[in-house]
Amino acid sequence: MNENDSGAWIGMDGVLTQYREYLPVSQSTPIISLGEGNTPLVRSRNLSERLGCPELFFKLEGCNPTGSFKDRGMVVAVAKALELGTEAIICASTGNTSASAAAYGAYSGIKTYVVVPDGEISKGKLAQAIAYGAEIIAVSGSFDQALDIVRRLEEELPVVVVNSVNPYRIQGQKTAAFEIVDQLGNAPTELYLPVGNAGNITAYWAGFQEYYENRRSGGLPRMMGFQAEGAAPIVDNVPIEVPRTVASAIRIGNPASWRQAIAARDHSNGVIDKVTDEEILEAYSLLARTEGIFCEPASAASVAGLLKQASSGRDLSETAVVCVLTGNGLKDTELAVDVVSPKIREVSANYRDVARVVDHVRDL
Ligand code: AN7
Repeated sequence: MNENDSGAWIGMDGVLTQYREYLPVSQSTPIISLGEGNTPLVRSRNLSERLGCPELFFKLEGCNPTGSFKDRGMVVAVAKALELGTEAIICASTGNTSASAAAYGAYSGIKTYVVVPDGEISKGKLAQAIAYGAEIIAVSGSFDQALDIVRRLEEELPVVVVNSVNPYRIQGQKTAAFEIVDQLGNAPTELYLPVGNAGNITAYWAGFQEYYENRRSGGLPRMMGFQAEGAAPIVDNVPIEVPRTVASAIRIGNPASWRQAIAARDHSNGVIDKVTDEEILEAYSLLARTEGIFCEPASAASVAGLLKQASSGRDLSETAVVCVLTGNGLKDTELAVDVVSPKIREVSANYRDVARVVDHVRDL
């Protein structure tokens, strides 16, 4: 274990302790943690060569306690809710926010309501909400409709909304930007990430700016956000009533932080573009097969975006790139099995049949 400047044990305490001075933590804020943050930044071994981008890194946010980046913001939102004496939290979700809210709700001994679009969230995420004991409400409609309902409920009932419209979520989530700078020793040149409700791009931009203003970094990255083609309201400049994409996490037609996402793009001289489902699945597969990294489909939109930039002829040889992989592949296992045609050899349980297959090792 190492001790950092402020005397905290690095990586042992979660984001409220690690980045306390940058967070809205007061004497009366409970310092809670499920061990969120401190996720690996892994250097690419194979895609970097293919793309001519020697400084390419993946930020593995799927290594957070509930398997997605949402935990960074959730721990702050729930701590602030507890500080106010709240007894119940609520969120709308495409899956990951509900898993995270349910975990921190359970940990804190408060009631968690999650409102999800019926049949639209992956089984792994639903399993988490069930296991953590949340009250699950499946509405026959979209995420966007669920979020509208949740926001109205907060006006009438003593519940706190823990979607990214809650400013504490953005505060906590910005710690991912701090961490990247701390790990790399500076800000990257470009940051690639998927865009759904647009809280994450908003938070990263806030974090990079805050670190820069505090002289913790020597520059600011271009923010490179990617939506799925059938759910690209920001790119198409129009809300989408029935968003469609294989990447259920970013199946969002009217992002709450739309304006902030545009500001992040413009102030950072960045890009918000769209990638097709085919490009997303190609990136998903490439990451797993060539880098050994299993992320969920929505997360692969960041790498699909990078591949798109590279194929447009960009020279990335001097560009330090970080792709944020927002969620763990284990969240959505149906997809890997259905979409990536599996190569499974079925043989009987005897030595000779198995050995016949492994014998091909001689031809390698
Ligand atoms: C894996 O869980 O909106 O642009 O309700 O789960 O900040 O919304 C999830 C979003 C990217 C998009 N990657 O982030 C939810 C939810 C993954 C995600 C996004 C989500 P934002």
